[in-house]
Amino acid sequence: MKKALITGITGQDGSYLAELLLEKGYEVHGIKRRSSLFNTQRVDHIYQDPHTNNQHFVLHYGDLTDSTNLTRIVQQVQPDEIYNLGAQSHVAVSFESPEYTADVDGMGTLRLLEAIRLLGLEKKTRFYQASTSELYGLVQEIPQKETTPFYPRSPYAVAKLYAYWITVNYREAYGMYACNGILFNHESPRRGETFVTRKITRGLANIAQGLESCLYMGNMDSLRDWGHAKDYVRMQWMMLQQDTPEDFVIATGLQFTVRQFVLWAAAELGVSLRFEGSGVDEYAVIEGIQGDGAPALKVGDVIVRVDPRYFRPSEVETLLGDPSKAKERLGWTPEITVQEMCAEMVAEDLKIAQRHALLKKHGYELSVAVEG
Ligand code: NDP
Ligand code: GDR
Repeated sequence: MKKALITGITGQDGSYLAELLLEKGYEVHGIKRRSSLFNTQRVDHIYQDPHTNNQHFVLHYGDLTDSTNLTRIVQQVQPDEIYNLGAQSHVAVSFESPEYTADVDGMGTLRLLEAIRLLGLEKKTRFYQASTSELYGLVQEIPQKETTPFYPRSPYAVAKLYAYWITVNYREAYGMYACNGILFNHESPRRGETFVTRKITRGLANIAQGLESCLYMGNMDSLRDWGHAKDYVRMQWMMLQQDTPEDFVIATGLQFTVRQFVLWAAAELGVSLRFEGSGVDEYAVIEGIQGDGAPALKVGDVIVRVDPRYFRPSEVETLLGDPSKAKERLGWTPEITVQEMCAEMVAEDLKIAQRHALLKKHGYELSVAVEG
């Protein structure tokens, strides 16, 4: 039975990847951070009681800032594959906490690679690094592919640039099977609430149920190539099953604005919106309502406004990936379209909002606030 170790197992990708590897018969180990509240909601459904025999899913306390801890876990698990998905992954937050982001996202990657090397596991343990389209940053070429030059535009992207190159370097220097997946944005109902797609689907569902009145957004012109996390974790696994380690771009090859995503999400709730104004004065007003997905709304309501607090000090305006290498070499293509994904996210967030609305009706007030 193969053993995998996943950092960031409690995150969006970690949870989908753990499910996939368990289905494939792996023994899955994951690193979770100590937290004052439970932080395992995304993997609770696959949790296995450590008191039972034959456990295939094991969580270890740890942190990418702690090399002693990482080395001990790698030594204990002796993994065939390590997926380094753990990160301070929010671009806007990286401007607030640049040093921490560099430590976790950059140095954390080095710490894991060194653990493999120091333990003499270079020939046994394969290593996947969660690299990102944010490396391309300021546009040098469209669409972006494996050979496109990098120009990072945030402390997050700069930290990930270090992680990218240290992964390449350990492959070249020590002959390790180590590779980078350069993944473009991928989302799902498990996406963190402060990333733009989830902020939109959750915010609009809450507004439709009368739990909030307006969604405040940043740059509506930003263009992203959005895929579904389920499709993307499949590719993470495929990348570690090849004869030789290589880096791959994972994307859909289509891009849309943030504004377009708002329109799709609203349409899923039966609401048609009209955008007015531009820049910081942009807002969206309801033109029409069909169906019963938005009982708290009426035509003429303004439910989206721009707030410059969500602008970034330096923005990545446009990302569009060229996934041809992944298609040709690995036969990978995404199966879920961005519109299907948006519909799934709205449906899930609407269920949550409906539950909260019901609780509120019976006197239980739940916090719905999200900054990000
Ligand atoms: P999430 O933010 O959902 O998950 C990040 C995970 O990392 C969480 O499990 C988090 O723990 C953990 N983590 C954070 N800090 C530390 C730390 N100091 N030590 C150990 N673990 C830590 O990210 P995604 O699942 O969306 O992304 C997975 C990876 O892929 C990340 O590295 C991200 O940068 C990268 N990436 C993501 C893309 C996307 O569009 N989703 C695109 C390209 C790359 P906790 O749950 O406790 O917060
Ligand atoms: P990104 O994702 O920065 O691309 O990083 P995010 O969803 O945060 O932003 C995408 C674009 O939307 C614009 N935007 C807003 N973003 C947020 N979060 N909140 C808003 O209110 C808002 N309004 C507009 C942003 O400015 C940006 O242009 C994600 C993360 O998962 C990274 O870890 C990963 O590496 C990259 O995707 C690929």
